Amino acid sequence: MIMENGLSVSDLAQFETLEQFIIEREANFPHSTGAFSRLLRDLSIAGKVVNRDMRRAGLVDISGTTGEINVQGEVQQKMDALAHQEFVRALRRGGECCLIGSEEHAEAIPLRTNSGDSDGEYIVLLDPLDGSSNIEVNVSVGTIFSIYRLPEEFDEPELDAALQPGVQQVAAGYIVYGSSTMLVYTTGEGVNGFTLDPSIGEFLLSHPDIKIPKKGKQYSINEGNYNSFDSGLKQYIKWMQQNDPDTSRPYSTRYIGSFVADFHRNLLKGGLYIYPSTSKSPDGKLRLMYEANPMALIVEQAGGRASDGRKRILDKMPDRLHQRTPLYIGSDEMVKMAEEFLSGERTR
Ligand code: P6P
Repeated sequence: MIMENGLSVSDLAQFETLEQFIIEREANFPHSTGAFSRLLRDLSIAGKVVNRDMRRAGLVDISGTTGEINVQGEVQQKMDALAHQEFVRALRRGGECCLIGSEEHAEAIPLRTNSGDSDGEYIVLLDPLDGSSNIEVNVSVGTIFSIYRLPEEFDEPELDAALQPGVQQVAAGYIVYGSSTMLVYTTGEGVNGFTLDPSIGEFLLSHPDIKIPKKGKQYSINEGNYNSFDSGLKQYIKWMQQNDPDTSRPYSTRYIGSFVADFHRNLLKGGLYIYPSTSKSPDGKLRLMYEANPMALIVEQAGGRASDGRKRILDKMPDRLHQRTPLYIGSDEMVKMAEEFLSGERTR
């Protein structure tokens, strides 16, 4: 039987499922208890449920807003709330997570019961649905997650236990709900991408060992904020727009308004995503703990680079769950050049 995309049933059998991949990798960690594998399973299950709800957004009353303002001061989309609830439910039911930090909830959410029994040892920070205002216009959106261990000095999970620099992450990943639904993650051993086959409800390994090109020909930024950009950034943008066929310039602008979608394209094709300090968002718009850090771990594992324009994202010491940061992330040479323009080391 030939499937609609030309894959035969036997072809599908050649693909490794996410579960098989996780179990195989678990064998590489002699002391692994399987808890981390079960945590990733819980996240993937929530992603499948959100994907199902997302695909019906035009048909059932889950588009639009809840009428609430979330902790970010942004109008909360109905799907934001549903996605948040789904991930909390899956993590609570799975029992491997002791604390959740979510864009949709002001405070960290402890999951460990009072009995102090050996509940989960992992902390999950997540943006349940980034770019959700795009859902009602059918543009790709995504979930971003970051995983830490509960530090030994904490008997009970609390916010301070989550405020670790990104370099301490044990894993990071995202799910992009686009023309297909993909889960991409790293545990520090490279980056792998899995495409959901809805006909069997499994994420299948479709993009093994992803590496981002050292440079690309596209950049993602909201140029509507140009007037408030740092002068060095303005010079870099003008450099990218100059006509020089030898260096493939002018580059193209590709800005979807959905970080996960822009990041995913740049990861596969090469490119640079920038959300700098602006007059409206002096500290940048993207959040350090559950947007910049997880994507920075992924991009570095894929051979790319992520900074706030001056400092490596993964080295930034957090002091608040929802703190924001300027973000330059993508191909190594493109981020480095942005840093050179911003420092004044380069002017053209
Ligand atoms: P602006 C979505 O709200 C988001 O956090 C990112 O997904 C996206 O890249 C950015 O904000 C868009 O922000 O200010 O350009 O509309």
